[in-house]
Amino acid sequence: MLRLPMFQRMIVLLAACVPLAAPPAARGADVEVPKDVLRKAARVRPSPQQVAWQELEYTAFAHFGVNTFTDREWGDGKEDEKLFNPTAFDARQWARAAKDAGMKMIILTCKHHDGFCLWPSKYTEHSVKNSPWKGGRGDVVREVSDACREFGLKFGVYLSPWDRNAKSYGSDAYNDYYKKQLTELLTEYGPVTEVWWDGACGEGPNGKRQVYDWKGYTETVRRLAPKAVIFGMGPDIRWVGNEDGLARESEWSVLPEHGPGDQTAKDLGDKKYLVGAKTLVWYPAECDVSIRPGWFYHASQDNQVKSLKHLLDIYYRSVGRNSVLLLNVPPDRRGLWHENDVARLKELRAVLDETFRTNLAAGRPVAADKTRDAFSPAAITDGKGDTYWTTPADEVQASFEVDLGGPASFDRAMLQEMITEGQRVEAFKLDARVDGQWKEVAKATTIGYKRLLRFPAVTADRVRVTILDSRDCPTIREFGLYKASAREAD
Ligand code: FUL
Repeated sequence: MLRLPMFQRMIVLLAACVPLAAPPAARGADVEVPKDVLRKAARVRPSPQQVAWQELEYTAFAHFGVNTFTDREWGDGKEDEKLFNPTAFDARQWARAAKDAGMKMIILTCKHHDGFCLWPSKYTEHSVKNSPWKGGRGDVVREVSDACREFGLKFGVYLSPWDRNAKSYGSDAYNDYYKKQLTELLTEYGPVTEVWWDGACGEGPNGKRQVYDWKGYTETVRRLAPKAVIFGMGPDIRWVGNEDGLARESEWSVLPEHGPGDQTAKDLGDKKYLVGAKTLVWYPAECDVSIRPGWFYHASQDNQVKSLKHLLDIYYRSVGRNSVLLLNVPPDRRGLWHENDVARLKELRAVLDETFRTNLAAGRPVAADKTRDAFSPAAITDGKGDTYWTTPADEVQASFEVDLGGPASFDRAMLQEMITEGQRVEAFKLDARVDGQWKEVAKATTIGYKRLLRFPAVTADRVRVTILDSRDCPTIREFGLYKASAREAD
């Protein structure tokens, strides 16, 4: 089974098809970034859609299609439509499991690289309409989007640009075909929250490669679904750079402006690339990973569902590092999320709920050494998403102290910046007063939308967060302290 990480494949495949913008010139790691450049970066703000997307935090991917029935990861486009025949398809079962797991959206592989469409597209015969499932009258996209709405989840579409079945692939006609399919998905299935585009671009059935019209595709999405965000080869959300679900220690959402594919330059978030960049943009990271080794279902992997410990680590290193987690749960040949996967999702939810149920800092008094007028530090523990604390102009180092009202034990902390104001904090530390003595318990770099910290348990009656460095006045939205569930290993 061919399983090259997307990043490597993109390098191999994109080289031939997508004109990449010239990468920023490499500069030494010790480069000094002028203050005005950092200030400019701190003032780049997300669009309302990007904020809404970031707040989803934890989302699901569902890889389903002919590969589910051929036991492959990439189909060749020659599969007989009759292969697609789930025996007990139930999109509501997926949606219920996703909802119970705390996931906020399902992104469906409406078409993968094999070109088989999970909806009866007017523009191809290679779809569910020629499968025996429901006598050729089935529509997976319809059922999944309806189930998402019923369970209060958002719905997203993955429409693979690479199509190994379409005869027109490798010509301008394919770009029209792709836009027509996008149009079907964006106009006939209710609101779409995310459009997912990878950069895969291999050979089509004629041995030709396609020059994708990313600009035209993007315009189509903007016109038909102005509230949707576009991942990957689009302008709204960046691929984090691996398929392990892990963000970096410093995950910046502000980057130099990029062309399609630049998101593979995973270091672009490093501040040295800000120097000389003409335009800076908000381009936050999404972490995709599968709950099993493969993206598609393989019975042979039923006992290789990622462990609770592994998934917790992914959660802390994605949601807890200024990113959105996109966890793939592949439906099986019945058309159901497998029992083992559902059980693991439940376990993960139960542990996260247990850990984050009680915020020891909630409602506790806060004092700051510097405060700008109405932006009281009380905002940090008020549990409200629309209030924040900030400092007077040009004060980029400051601290706040929370009185816990008596000794309390904790080993997890949560911080949030008010990202509607931009992303600013470069470094911070957390100290705790243990038996009257201040002690450093954690130190980290970026915060962004959300930062989760894990450290050995301490019992303290006060905690202090010191912003050591910030690109502009820090804006802190919320702070939390928790004691991890005993079911978390460390
Ligand atoms: C990649 C695809 O090639 C894989 O099959 C999978 O869909 C992954 C999420 O994206 O580009």
